Amino acid sequence: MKFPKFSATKSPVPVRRFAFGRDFVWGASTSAYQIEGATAQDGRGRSIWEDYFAKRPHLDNGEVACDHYNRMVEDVAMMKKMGLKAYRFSVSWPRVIPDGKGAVNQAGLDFYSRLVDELLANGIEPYLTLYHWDLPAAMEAIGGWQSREVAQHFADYARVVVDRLGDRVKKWCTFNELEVIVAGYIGDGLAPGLSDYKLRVKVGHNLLVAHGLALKALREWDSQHDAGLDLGIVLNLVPAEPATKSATTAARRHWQRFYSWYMDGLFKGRYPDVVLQEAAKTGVVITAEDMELINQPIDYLGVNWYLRQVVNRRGRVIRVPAAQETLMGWEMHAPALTRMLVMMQAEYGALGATSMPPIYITENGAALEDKVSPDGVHDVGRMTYTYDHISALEMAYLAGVDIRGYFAWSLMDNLEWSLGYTKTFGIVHVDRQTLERTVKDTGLWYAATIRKNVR
Ligand code: IFM
Repeated sequence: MKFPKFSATKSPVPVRRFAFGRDFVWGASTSAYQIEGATAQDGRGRSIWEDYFAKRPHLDNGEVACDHYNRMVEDVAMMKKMGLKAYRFSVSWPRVIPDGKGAVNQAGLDFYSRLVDELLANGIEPYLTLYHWDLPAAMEAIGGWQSREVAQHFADYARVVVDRLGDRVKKWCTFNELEVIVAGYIGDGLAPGLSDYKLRVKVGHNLLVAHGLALKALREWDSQHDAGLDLGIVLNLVPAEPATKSATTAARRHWQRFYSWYMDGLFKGRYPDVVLQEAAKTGVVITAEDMELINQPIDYLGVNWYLRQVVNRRGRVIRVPAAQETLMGWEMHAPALTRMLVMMQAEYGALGATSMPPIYITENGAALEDKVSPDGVHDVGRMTYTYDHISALEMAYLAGVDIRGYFAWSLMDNLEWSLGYTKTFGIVHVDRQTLERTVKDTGLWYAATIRKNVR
């Protein structure tokens, strides 16, 4: 691991105190399939990604990824050196239950148990996500997220993991980014690689039901063991801002249709009309019991934020002239993060027991250029992006939104799914030949910022 020198006084981006509360959590995120590698090691089962890449052999896959499975101790040491207070990772369902149901692979669970111990021994709080897109292939064979049976197996899997790790992990998340999981069914270049647009609401609704079932299982375990778990879910939210005043209704409709309907389900117990109409058209059955499951209180909401969209009167997403974009073609516009959080607070902040809970930004980052040189990895664009977004978050906090933490996406360069290893989001560079880790300038800046803010 390389940890180049960094001078806060010479930094092109300020290293300063932010106005967040004393216990603000400074962390970084990853996900299992994107970093672990070792896909055939120690009894791990197949996931939908192995099948997806087997059909597309020209693409990079996650067989090796960052080999985190075999380098975990070194990676935690690096986190410690950076001063991270928390680490958000996901558990691979096929590593723990190779067929998705039935026999548990103890060696797989052991890995996560060792990871949690290593984190705690280094003063880093684990934030565990149960599902970050790597469905066991055997679950896809019975319908994947189109199937209610899979939702039940997911809840059973949650129970297996909490039985082993609930004594040490306090922060639990059911799902990462429902809307992107849905994308894998409607044709957006992700596993399982289906492309049937009619499945959009069905899959999204089943995921929320699966969230509700898992939440119940986790709550039950929590009350049996008096463990004091914090349970939540992570949504990726892309606000839709109107291109002109006359596009306001269209922009709101877009936001409801693609993003806020999940929050309507979670916090209000009812989907917006635009989604109910689509459900009726595509034959999705939504019962009162489903909505009750979905509308259970949660302890925190994880928000993954990367970009905004600008929508015209016809409801089309348009490209903003002269916008600054990342290498993903995503507009960089941090003030929209403040506006979105303030708007969410107004809409979901006062709904009684199922109001929007405290928020963590569970992912934020950018695929931008890295200049790899003998004295370090220079990425001033990412550093600026990160500073701008933490500042935008601070504005929302000062406006009264209960924001508890920030997690950089990602701790290290990793497999950007079907885009392979070319789009790097890491605050740590990973050499693709040697897999050596080098903390980038952004990682060094982030470490200095943490030092400045943790009292
Ligand atoms: O890499 C992904 C991650 O898996 C989920 N959130 C967005 C990231 C960047 O695309």
